[in-house]
Amino acid sequence: VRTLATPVRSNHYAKLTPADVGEFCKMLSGPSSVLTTIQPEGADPSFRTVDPSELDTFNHDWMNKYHGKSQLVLKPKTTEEVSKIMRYCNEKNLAVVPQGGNTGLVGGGVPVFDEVIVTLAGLNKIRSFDEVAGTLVCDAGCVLEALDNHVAEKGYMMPLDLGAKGSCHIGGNVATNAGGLRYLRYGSLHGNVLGLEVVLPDGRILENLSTLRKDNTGFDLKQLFIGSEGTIGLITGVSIITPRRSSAMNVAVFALETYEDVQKVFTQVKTHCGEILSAFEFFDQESFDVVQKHATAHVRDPFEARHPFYVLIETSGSNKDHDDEKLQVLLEDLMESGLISDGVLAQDETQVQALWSLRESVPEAAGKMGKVFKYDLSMPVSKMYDLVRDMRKRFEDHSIYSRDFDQGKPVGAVCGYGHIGDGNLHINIVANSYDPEVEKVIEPFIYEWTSNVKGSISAEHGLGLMKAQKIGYSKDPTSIEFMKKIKDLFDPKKILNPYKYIQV
Ligand code: FAD
Ligand code: 2HG
Ligand code: ZN
Repeated sequence: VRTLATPVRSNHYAKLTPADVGEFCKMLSGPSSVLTTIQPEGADPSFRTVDPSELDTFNHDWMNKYHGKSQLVLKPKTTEEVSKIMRYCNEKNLAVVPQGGNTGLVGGGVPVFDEVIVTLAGLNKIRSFDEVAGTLVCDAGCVLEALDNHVAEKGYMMPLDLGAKGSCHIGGNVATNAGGLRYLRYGSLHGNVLGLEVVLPDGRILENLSTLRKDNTGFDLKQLFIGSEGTIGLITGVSIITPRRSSAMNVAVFALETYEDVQKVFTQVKTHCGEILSAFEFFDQESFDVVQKHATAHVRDPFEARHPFYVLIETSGSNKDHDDEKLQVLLEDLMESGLISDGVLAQDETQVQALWSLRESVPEAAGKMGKVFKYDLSMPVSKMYDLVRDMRKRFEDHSIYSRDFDQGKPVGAVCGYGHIGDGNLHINIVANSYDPEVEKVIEPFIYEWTSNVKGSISAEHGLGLMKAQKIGYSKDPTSIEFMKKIKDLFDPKKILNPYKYIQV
């Protein structure tokens, strides 16, 4: 069942021909660089087309919610190859979808119809690392976790971390301006990215792989590509500042009875450990239950009883004794004031991972349980949980919700969790299918609610296909008008990632 009012394929775009595919075969090195169901014209006799099912992983997204029908996946290995592809597609009016690790959650990285998929996975080399400044320059297709492992050997860490780190690319992270679990401490990619190399829609290369921290010469063009979701250029290289890896890390999870207490604990934690705090996450009991029942790897419940709310705090510093002492004082204070009902503190690296997995496993476990309607919102922390409650109440009023799909109801869980430290709420509504009737109960209610509290309908996942027509809930008409001008400036033929991002 399609959840979205699917757009109509625009005749503005050419249909791929065997001659086009033949040209791509000529411009890319090696037969494995072209994956297609179309027999290319003039190709080497050894060339083999593939079964459509071999393109499935590129045509479907991580949630299996968005499905395209592309017949061609191109796997360039160099920036020059990307440039040749784009020059050709621009000339021929062929629509293109840039794809990184395909872990995006808004349908931005998969085709809507027959767009050519350009995966950046073949551009996966580390170009340089400056061990004094901590600046890393790498290809856009490098996997985030691989980069983190690489810089860890030199005592550094990537300034971002997310549950999808094992698959997502740094280029995809930049294209979505991914937030994640280290945002509270290290901030946005708008601050951490120092330079980008970008192939523009007409094939020109914008070479801006600077490693300078400070550079006030003209407009800072790279900022436009951060969060542009593949609509104005293909990012092929990234220069990024990496912070020093902390030698002392502590992780604790607290159980709490009310959302008011979550907020009070947040204030207390900042008071006691503000300068070493590196994450402050929360998840509610429904999220916790979903993880306990559905996470692939068993995630042990460290508490004796279930509680309505949980917070995870992480501290990173350079002096273990000092940090331990601070945490001890915090714990005593929280226990004494009765703000927390229970708490566990990781004693070693294994326990650090185990506690983190209570939080990080929510998206994966929800996906195992059913089809997930995901919302990713920014708003004042004080308002966040009202929305989760209002959403649950709405499902109850429509009589379509019961925990674990009891009584055959179509909605089985409403999980509220997220990055409290960044004012970012995630709501995962687990349904038994992507049923448009369920979606109607959620939307536009959820967007209007968020807009009314002056929040953002996308804190970190982006607009993609899911929210292509929704930007008006968070941006004024003048801003949207100028965004469209920027799109036209870079991509006058509108060949990059059509039907997505800003379609109002
Ligand atoms: P893709 O999914 O392949 O693409 C995403 C978008 O970027 C698409 O529009 C695509 O066209 C474009 N794109 C990709 N690569 C390029 C490129 N080189 N040049 C131009 N455009 C490109 N996000 C967060 O912000 N915070 C989180 O904590 C977080 N956690 C997640 C946890 C899980 C389990 C999952 C599955 C996703 C999570 N995400 C999170 C979503 C997040 O957007 C992605 O994980 C990640 O940033 C996307 O990278 P990717 O390489 O997979 O990009
Ligand atoms: C997270 O914080 C990610 O875990 C994913 O941003 C959230 O799946 C989601 O809705
Ligand atoms: Zn998140």
